[in-house]
Amino acid sequence: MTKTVALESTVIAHGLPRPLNVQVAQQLEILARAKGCEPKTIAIVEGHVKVGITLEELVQLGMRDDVMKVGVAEIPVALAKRAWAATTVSATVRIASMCGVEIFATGGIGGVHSIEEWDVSQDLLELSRTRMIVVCAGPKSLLDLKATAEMLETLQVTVVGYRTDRLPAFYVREVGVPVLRVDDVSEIVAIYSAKCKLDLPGSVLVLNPIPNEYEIPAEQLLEWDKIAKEELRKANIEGKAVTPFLLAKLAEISNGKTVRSNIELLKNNVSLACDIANELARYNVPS
Ligand code: PSU
Ligand code: MN
Repeated sequence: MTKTVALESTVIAHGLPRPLNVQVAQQLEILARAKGCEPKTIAIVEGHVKVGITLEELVQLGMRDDVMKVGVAEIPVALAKRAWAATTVSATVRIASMCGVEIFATGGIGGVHSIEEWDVSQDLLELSRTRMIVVCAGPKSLLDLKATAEMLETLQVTVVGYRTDRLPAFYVREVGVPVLRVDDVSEIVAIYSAKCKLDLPGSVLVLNPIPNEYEIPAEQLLEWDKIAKEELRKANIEGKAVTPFLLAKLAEISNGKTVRSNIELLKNNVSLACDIANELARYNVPS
């Protein structure tokens, strides 16, 4: 029984500062192996889709300046250009699914930005199309969280909160938006299996709150977010560069606090994804 867990590469190439990004990516793979799973970090190397990259490729991906950020829509462009590219949640889900992988751990998903800067991530559409168990710490706090939750519902994505009945939002353990709660991994596997049996398209999105000790107080974050967004406006940045810019700004303003929290929630998500993978392997063994 396969116990592969997919990992994404945008967080490495565009989400965390160098050279920490490469170290974190390695740590996540080590953590998955220690839990008896096979991690596959997904990326595009010189126009080739890789499901599992070597250490050398990982270092390049983390250190080069010419790494594209690709969602599903841009995968063909990266291939045609023979480019290096980091895959977002949408691209990682699609590629992993093509290769028969069923579980994917990430940090945060994209979502719906505030109405003034109208921008809806491809991640949401992909989650509604492709069957996968996706473990994340919620949508980025910079998004319109209520709109993101509503959009997930509209798109028929199965969303569950792991040991929470409120939406976690990345650095924050919960915000006011209600979600359906699950309390153990066997429940998640049962939900996924039911989805498969009914042949319903789309993912089961597992929202795993950041560990208590690494949570950033909501008021503090709001303040930092405001400053980062103001800087974004001044810098005149648009499109795909928005998230990487804001994450880097938050890291700067918070004196590295957001980076530490980001790393810890990633580890927490990989750990839960492995527990789910192991449970799924047990579930699938004919008795
Ligand atoms: N949230 C983070 N860090 C990230 C991302 C999201 O806190 O690095 C990445 C993920 O790869 C996600 C992508 O899929 O950003 C969404 O980008 P966009 O909003 O441009 O679709
Ligand atoms: Mn976008």
